[in-house]
Amino acid sequence: MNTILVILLVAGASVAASYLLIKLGKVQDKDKDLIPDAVEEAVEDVKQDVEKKVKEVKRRAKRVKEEVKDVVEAVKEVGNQAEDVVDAVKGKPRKGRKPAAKQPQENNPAPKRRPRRGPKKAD
Ligand SMILES: [Ca+2]
Repeated sequence: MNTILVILLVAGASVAASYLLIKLGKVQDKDKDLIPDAVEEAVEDVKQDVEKKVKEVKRRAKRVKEEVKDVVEAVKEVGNQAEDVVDAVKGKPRKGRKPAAKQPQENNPAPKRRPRRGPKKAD
């Protein structure tokens, strides 16, 4: 009970002091809403900083989601390849891509590297 009373007294004294300073012309209040211009500017700066931070956090969350999706796809591929290893141990024939047919070396240059899967990330 006493704590609430003290808080109310401090808040009331702050409002009264602010009102007096504005009325005496010691603090500027161009729009006459009894909120000092310095306070309004500080609040506006904080709002802008918070908006920037929120935007950055959203951007990073989106990027993390993209990378997690890539990892999930890679883990699925590892699972598929591991099944192929088990099948090979059991003696089953190779399925999927077959090795390239043997050709003379001068007509069979080194195989081209496969392009990276997934959309190119612009970072
Ligand atoms: Ca004002």
